[in-house]
Amino acid sequence: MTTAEAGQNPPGGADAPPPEGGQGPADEGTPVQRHYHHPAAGWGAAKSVTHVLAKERAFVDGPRAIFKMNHENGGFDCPGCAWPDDTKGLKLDICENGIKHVTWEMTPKRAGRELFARHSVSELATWTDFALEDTGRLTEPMVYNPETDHYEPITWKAAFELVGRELRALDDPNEASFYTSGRLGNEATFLYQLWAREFGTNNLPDCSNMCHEASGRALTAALGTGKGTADLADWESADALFIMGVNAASNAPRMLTALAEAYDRGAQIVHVNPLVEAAATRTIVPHDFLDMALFKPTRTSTLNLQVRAGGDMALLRGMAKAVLEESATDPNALDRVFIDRHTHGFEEYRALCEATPWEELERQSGLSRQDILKAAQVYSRADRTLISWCLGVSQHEHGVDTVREIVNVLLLRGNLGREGAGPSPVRGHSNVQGNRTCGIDHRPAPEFLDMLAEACGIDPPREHGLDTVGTIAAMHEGKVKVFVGMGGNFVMAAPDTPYTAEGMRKCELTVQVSTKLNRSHVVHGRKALILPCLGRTEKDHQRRGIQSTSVEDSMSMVHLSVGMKRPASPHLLSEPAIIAGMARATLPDSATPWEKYVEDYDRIRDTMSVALDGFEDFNRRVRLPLGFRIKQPARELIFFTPSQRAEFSTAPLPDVVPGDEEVLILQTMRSHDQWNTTIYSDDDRYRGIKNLRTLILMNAADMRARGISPGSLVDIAATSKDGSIRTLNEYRALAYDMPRGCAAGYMPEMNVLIGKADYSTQSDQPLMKNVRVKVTPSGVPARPMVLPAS
Ligand SMILES: Nc1nc2c(c(=O)[nH]1)N[C@H]1C(S)=C(S)[C@@H](COP(=O)(O)OP(=O)(O)OC[C@H]3O[C@@H](n4cnc5c(=O)[nH]c(N)nc54)[C@H](O)[C@@H]3O)O[C@H]1N2
Ligand SMILES: Nc1nc2c(c(=O)[nH]1)N[C@H]1C(S)=C(S)[C@@H](COP(=O)(O)OP(=O)(O)OC[C@H]3O[C@@H](n4cnc5c(=O)[nH]c(N)nc54)[C@H](O)[C@@H]3O)O[C@H]1N2
Ligand SMILES: [Mo]
Repeated sequence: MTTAEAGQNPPGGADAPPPEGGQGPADEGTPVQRHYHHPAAGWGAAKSVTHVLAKERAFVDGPRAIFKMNHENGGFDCPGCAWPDDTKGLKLDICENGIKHVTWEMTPKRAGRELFARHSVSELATWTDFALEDTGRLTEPMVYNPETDHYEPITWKAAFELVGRELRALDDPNEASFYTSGRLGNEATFLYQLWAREFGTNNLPDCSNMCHEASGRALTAALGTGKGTADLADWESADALFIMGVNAASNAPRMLTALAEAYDRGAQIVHVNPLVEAAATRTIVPHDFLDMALFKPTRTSTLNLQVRAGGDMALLRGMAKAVLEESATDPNALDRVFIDRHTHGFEEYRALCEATPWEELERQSGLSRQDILKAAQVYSRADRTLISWCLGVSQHEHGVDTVREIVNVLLLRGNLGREGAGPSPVRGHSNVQGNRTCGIDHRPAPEFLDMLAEACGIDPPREHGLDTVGTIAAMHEGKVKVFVGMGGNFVMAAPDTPYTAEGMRKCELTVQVSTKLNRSHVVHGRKALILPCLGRTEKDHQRRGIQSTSVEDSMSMVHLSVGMKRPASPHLLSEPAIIAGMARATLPDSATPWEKYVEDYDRIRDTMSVALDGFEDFNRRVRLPLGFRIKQPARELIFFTPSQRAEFSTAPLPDVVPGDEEVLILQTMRSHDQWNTTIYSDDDRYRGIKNLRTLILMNAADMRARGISPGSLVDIAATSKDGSIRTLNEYRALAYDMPRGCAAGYMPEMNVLIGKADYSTQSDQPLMKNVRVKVTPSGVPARPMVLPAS
């Protein structure tokens, strides 16, 4: 058992973290759990923003930047989540977490050469992740010196040459892997994949391999598109909204506006989640200052269904079964015209639903038949239904099947290709969707490669490349020797932290293009580079003037983003410039005009307009006041599927009930005060938690059954698919309202529990919402904490 004990060590260093210390700020005070009764957003959010602005001393620049954010062309796109901007020209649809995100990038602190001279890499590796990022913005390129164990300054030219030399020395281009975190703008994305493919590999893992790979695969199989078909206007006209497996108040806060408006117009809003999250109660719409002043909350939910972990598919199938039963007496229960004209496989699906007994649907969903019927009733009474989802649906073994079941349910009543209806995944990073559109795909379609070859005069490789899980395994086998990270924090974001860290350390060269210092810089290959880049808020000055980049939101809208701040350091380069520099050094004879592209991003867009489907006339359309929407054939009921119709799927219902009574299904999620691996504080306001990240939330009865008292310390042991066991010790157990058999805690701390074998066979996504754990009292006394009165 190589990794059994590994969970207790920080991935980069030797010293165990202090008990109760997570990856956030070290000990900020007594841990507290309270019941949270306030509406989401509103003054709580305003206070939290003030706190962050004060911490970052950003009072002057912060507000000015925020008023420039998400505006019609002229501002920069919020580097936070991928929720779309309001198309009615709303000028202040901003949110607490977007503001935190922007100020984090605009910090006055700097991680310059002095920092690296003062602290060896081994020493930095013992710091918390919070402390690493808290050193501020990176200022110049740095190279690792193994003799001194320090990062030392290097010129850009020498850095690019090092990358080029190492890549050219490989026996096979597939010995390099090119990771993307979903913040990269479209133009840089296009250059990045062009570099990888011209070099000769499709090894393009990205963060989407960990979030919506399942959604993309399911929607492609069902509808011939990897994306949702609904846009914000549809959110504004739906009669019924199903919100599944997303913590919107923290992770897509601007959805609160849409939910509050939906409630006000009388729409039904059903939240499906083991936890009743803040967005499933009440909100004060963030931009509605009058409501804020009057403290007037709006409800954001009409029904909450607390499914068991992974129980969504059974709920959906139950809804379908109910609608089909209803159709025996009610001719309007199904949209027969739509089914006959636009779908394929209905009869098989009907037979499957009819054959599934209610008892099984109840057991697998964790809901009573009455509750499932309530959901079905909301669905059949609505003319227009939209179903939205995020990681609670996708990060499971059967994520693909569940997303297909979402489509099945929508098809029954023709909820596709018309106003107010359709599937609508909530994407993660601000441009994760644009990354895929612009070519970050380890399994590129032949048609995509044909167009790329034609437009760019290259001969791209045709065989599939490595994704995130595949890259980690290949690093271990010595098959991937060079790793390039375009943003992100691969070591902390990926599962099985010690295993991933070991893989990174085996590389010949690791290159991190980043704005801030993180774990992936201190856990590195034999040779290592840190290449600091401009952030999205910053002015990008190139030879032919100030440049803009474009991004695509969750709902396929593409618009320009223009930075307005002075760069954090005069030595920073833009992401397109860094990519072009590395590409030229790798491919000295390349006919691709790398240097010309960097002078003027319009030239990149000109090439993209012929290389990418849907980007015709890119330069003109992206400058329209609200940008443009990428054409969405499925929305027009044109389906690029084998039958040229929307495909029903007939996957068997998975068994999600852990056979063993002692086993809980643990989900790893975000707190309110973090952005993926970036942790702002140890608080999780909407869940009523302060000063604590090393926790596990459990059902009170499950705690009693294990002799665990609230607030006490427990040990957590996870059993992987391959039988290996990983542990985390001395975590605090807190009682929380959720179904029995479920548990919850925070990523990235809990990534040590997710084994290398624990990924879905359907999507290759790590099972981040489905970790089989046993929890036992640790026998160590806990220091006192404040608990809610029972
Ligand atoms: N402020 C902030 N915003 C973010 C991010 C951030 O870290 N901070 N991250 C961004 C990224 S990259 C992404 S992908 C998104 C992630 O957005 P979310 O999907 O909201 O992310 P999580 O915090 O993982 O929350 C998962 C939610 O799914 C629920 N859940 C867990 N298991 C199940 C299940 O089996 N069924 C159902 N129905 N629900 C379940 C959990 O209770 C929780 O509410 O947010 C993006 N936005
Ligand atoms: N257990 C568990 N693990 C998870 C998840 C989970 O739910 N549970 N969720 C998964 C998901 S959905 C995702 S998307 C991944 C996230 O994985 P990543 O995208 O790899 O991680 P982030 O934490 O978003 O990356 C933060 C770093 O990005 C860099 N950065 C910030 N802005 C910029 C910029 O403008 N340019 C560049 N070049 N760099 C920048 C900074 O250096 C910062 O330290 O994590 C995954 N991991
Ligand atoms: Mo994500």
